[in-house]
Amino acid sequence: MTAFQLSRDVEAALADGRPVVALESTIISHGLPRPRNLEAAIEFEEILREKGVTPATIAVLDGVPQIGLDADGVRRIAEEDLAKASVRDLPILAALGRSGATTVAATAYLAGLAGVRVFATGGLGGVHRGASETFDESADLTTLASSPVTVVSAGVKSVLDIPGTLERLETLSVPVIGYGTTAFPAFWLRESGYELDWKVDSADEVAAVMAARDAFGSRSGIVLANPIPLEQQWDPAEHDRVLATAFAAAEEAGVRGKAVTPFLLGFIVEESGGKSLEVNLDLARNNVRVAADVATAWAKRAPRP
Ligand code: PSU
Ligand code: MN
Repeated sequence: MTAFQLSRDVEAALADGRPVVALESTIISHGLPRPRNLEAAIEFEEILREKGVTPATIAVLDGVPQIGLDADGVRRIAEEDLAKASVRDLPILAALGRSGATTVAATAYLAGLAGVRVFATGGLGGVHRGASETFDESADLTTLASSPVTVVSAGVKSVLDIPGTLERLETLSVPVIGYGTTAFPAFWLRESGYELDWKVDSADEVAAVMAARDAFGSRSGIVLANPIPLEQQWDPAEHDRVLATAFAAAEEAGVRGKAVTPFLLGFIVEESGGKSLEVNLDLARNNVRVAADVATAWAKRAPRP
């Protein structure tokens, strides 16, 4: 049994030392509504190819973790009802021959195994509000402590505990760097109100940090926090209004545990008249573009395998 399968494109790109960017499948299967999710999955890959970067969309299909999907694989993650797969689910899916859409955690883990060093997503998972009671913290955080992958993300969604998430990333020794700013973004908004210690101003600087991290023998990931451009962000007042309504609705409906986030996100898309979805797509495209630049800078300086 092989642990994972590289697509032919990804295998050739890695062998030649050409840039590759990993993309997650949970955002497609569970994070975006159909049929926009299939369009988005195809578009993210196209953005990369236009920039000369090989896309490696990652998912588990029929028990085999795939690093790079063909057109039918992309269709399957968008149209089938796949399990949401984190790292702990991978051996179960593999042994039972089942399929799953990989979260940031599982995607970063598999990308790290396969030697894909740059990964674009929308927002990272994090510490949930009330986590001191529920212990609900995404495995995205702990997995990044030991997966050597640079994740380009628009911060974390403001439905999470943002300062708690930043504290945990500090404890886990995961570097968090702002791209062109020290203001940590809040997904739909350019600024969360929380400041980072460090920023970089170019993809070359990110690649230099990656090389230095390797030189220190560190196996941690890096979070590159890439805020949405100001003109594309959600109106902050409307954001605050919709979120307050969403939290009140979740409370009233008595939603608990892992059902909370899907409930809130679905409610927010509805209540915003689809605006939050457009912003979500814009920030994800923006992250894919930056990840392409970082992977290109990395390929230029990394020694040929
Ligand atoms: N954040 C988003 N959209 C998403 C997710 C996070 O803005 O779709 C997904 C990612 O796949 C992330 C996962 O890894 O949710 C985190 O889920 P959990 O909190 O259950 O670990
Ligand atoms: Mn959770």
